[in-house]
Amino acid sequence: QTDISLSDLRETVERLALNMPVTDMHTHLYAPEFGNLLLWGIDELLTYHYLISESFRWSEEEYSHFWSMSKREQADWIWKLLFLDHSPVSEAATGFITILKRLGFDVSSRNLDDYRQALEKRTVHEQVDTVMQIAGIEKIVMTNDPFDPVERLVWQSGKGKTDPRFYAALRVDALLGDWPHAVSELQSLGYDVQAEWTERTKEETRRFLSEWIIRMDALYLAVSMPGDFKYPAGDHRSKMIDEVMIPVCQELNIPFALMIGVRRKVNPSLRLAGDMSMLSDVSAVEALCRRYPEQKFLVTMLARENQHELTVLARKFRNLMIFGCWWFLHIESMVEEMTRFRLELLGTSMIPQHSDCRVFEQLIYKWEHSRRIIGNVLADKYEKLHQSGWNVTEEEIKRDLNDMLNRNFWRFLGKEQ
Ligand code: RAT
Ligand code: ZN
Repeated sequence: QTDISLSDLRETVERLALNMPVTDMHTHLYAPEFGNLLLWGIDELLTYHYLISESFRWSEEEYSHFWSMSKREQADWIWKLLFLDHSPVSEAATGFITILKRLGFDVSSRNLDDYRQALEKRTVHEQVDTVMQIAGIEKIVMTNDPFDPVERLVWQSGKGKTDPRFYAALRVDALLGDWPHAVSELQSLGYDVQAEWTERTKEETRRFLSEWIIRMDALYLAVSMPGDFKYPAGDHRSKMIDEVMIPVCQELNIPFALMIGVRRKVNPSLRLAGDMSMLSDVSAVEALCRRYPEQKFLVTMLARENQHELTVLARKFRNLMIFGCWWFLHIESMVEEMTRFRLELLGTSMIPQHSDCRVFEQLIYKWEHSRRIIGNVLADKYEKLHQSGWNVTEEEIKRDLNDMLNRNFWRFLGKEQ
């Protein structure tokens, strides 16, 4: 293998970063078998909750009026406010333009109906294949909730695990964050639980988790938490983690993913778009990693202010894998900042990004934008090495990118392919 010259280095890294097949380890996408749960197309893209909250900044419209409109009307409203009346420079708005461009549309025409009509001719299967090919995505991890009646039926009918490109993750927010609701859901599913924390309740909740992990072949157990999550605390959350979740994860040998730092519904009128970020306590993760050295934890946090400390913590615990630039951090400036100090503190032993896509075509922009940044930050480091006489080969660049975009995740799971 010949050395890459300094002048070719950046271009080579960028090309490889843009083309490396990716495992997207946290999304809200579904396989086609899940029917209407899989969102795609122009109107879904424009009514993405990230764009809804941006639109309201330009409008005096009643929230209730917006929610009473059809999806198509909502999309037209957002298109006018964020794309025609103002320039689409925010990350989510620019992302929509990136999608149009990569799908081969004439972006300069600004003719929404043309784009709609072109996509309406496609089948969902065609679109899934096309988008995965354009975005270079090989494997997608879904977010799966057995308390969702529509989703539950798909799993119960045995169709949930047919497309080998899609993997499940069992999401358990209600068990930790809304126990009364979880109790009634569990009871209606036939589990003998009660609000009181009895031995029988613990046993039955463990049975629920095990049965669903097995049914879904879930890669990990996942939860989002508010920033005031404390551990250990002697509260419901600590008990649920210690007596139910960790034992099940250990028995079935899967990681526990914690996404910490969300404050739900600060503006309930915005519905899904009304959530906020909040500062978190990194020492809760520290306590978990220390107490359970055999348990793997996948962790991301929502506040920018927590990122450096969390990255340092990953130096201390090999059972901690930090991942992604989550939600409000999934903007170019933050991805750049975080990727840079994560590389500087951990080398390539982290998962720099996940997409969090809710609408299928978003894979295109979320990954294109991030791949470029990851490639560029990596190129800076290789250039520095090159100046000292350490020349990375193309094979080594591919290895490093493959670690970050694929293998670190699978290796951490103990399921390297
Ligand atoms: O990023 C998002 O779309 C959020 O609404 C959340 O779903 C968040 O990613 C989560 O998984 O809780
Ligand atoms: Zn998410």
